[in-house]
Amino acid sequence: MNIINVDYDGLIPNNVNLSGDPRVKAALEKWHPGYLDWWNDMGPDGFQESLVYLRTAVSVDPKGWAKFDYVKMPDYKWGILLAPQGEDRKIPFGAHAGEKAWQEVPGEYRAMLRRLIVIQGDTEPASVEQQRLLGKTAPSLYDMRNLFQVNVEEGRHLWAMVYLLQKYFGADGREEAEALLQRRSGDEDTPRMLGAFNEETPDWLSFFMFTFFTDRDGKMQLEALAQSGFDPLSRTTRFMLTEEAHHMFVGETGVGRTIERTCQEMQKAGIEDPFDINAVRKLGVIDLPTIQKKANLHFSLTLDLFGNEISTNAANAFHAGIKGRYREDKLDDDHKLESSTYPVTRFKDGRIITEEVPALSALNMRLRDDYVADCQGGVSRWNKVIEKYNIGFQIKLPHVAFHRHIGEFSSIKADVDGNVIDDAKWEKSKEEVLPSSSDKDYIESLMNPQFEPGKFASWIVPPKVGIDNKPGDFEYVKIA
Ligand code: BYC
Repeated sequence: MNIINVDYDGLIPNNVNLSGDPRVKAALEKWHPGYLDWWNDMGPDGFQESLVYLRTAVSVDPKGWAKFDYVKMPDYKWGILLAPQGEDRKIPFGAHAGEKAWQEVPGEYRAMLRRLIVIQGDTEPASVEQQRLLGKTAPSLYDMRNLFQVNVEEGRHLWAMVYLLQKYFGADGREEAEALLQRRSGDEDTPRMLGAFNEETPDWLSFFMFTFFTDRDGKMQLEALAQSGFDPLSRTTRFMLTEEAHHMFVGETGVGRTIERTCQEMQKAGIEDPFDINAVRKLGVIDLPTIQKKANLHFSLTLDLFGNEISTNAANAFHAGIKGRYREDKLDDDHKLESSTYPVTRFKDGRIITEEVPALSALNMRLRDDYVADCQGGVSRWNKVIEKYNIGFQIKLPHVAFHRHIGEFSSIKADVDGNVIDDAKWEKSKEEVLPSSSDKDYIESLMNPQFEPGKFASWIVPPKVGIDNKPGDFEYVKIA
């Protein structure tokens, strides 16, 4: 079996020699129809028969793994793709650091591993559910294609987690795999597991913010799982990360293109004050303060996905060698963290302070810090666009205490600068820092579909280059 190239002969494309593993093959084949039912019910609404110019993985070689072609989404080659097994890989951190990486589930950590895999798996279909109506208001065929690419790959990421559950966790793994198809984003009775995945993605600016901020949590969490001493999890997540990069590209360039259109139109109309919202909105673009509010919302919702700043779960997972730090293999320390500390931002005695705590219990905070730094890079690139037009405005990440529902700051209200405020002040100022219903109505009024090849909605500029170097008027989706 060639691990680099994908075997497309059977029902389920894979590079894990599925045909030599009849038990798992049968379990996956049994799960497959339920998956397709879920996709047909909850995947992109109204475009299942359309031909979409999608990339499909044909190999797991980082150079040139993708092949582009027109595909109907239900016929997409969802499959099981693992990065190649490293020769003689060792567990990189925790109590077992330096021991041989596990090829089977270590019994004592079974429950912990299963929980992490289920949580990861749950987010993937959730995002498809959240985005299912967006195709109908796509600002261009280029953007529509990118949405569908993200969607099919999130579907594949669900396959990736389901493979691990079915191969390594027996009957309870199969039950969890079924349950992943039963929960629904935003459902009162059977919601998805993590908060942000039950929120709505009502418009395209939200979609771009989600792929910038929330997919980036995906990147950080997958990076941490890619360090795992459980080798199949490490290999699976490593390949997922190569797909994830495009999702964040869609988010960063989507917001960047929205900002650029706003700045262009302001310049053309001679509007210098970015806070003259009425004047800017008359131009049919999204004013910068509203873009800031959307960023505030999606950033704060995503910070909740890192869990509690101080977490025994995270400490246990690290100690066990199951979930590492961002780029653990590039860090220069003992990789055990038993005697070091880490600064954590906390709410104590009515104030926000920074306190050194044992590094093992601060791993969620540390990953979140790495995440915030990664976000800042993208935000700075957005600000370069605004600077180019000489407009006096900068997008800023709000303080980590702003609008939180999980962790140290979930019991307080803080403004975007991290000042603790009372409920009355919060209620009064909320609409200045988070999208109000009139902001939502305005954005919704702009969400007119643009389905003509090469044409773009009023509020967004075209991309600099096409997907797969296609020309500007390429028909990325042939709508059925
Ligand atoms: N909502 O000890 P704590 C992605 C629960 S995104 C609801 O702080 P821990 C993607 C927690 O479960 C990446 N509940 O938690 C992006 C625990 O409950 P139990 C997804 C929450 O474990 C875009 C309790 O609070 N992957 O891939 O240290 C599109 C105590 O919490 C939340 C992962 O997250 C919340 N936000 O950290 C598509 C990786 N936060 O079990 C895809 C796997 C915490 O005591 N997951 N709780 O009842 C993990 O590593 C961890 O579970 C978490 C939480 C980081 C999520």
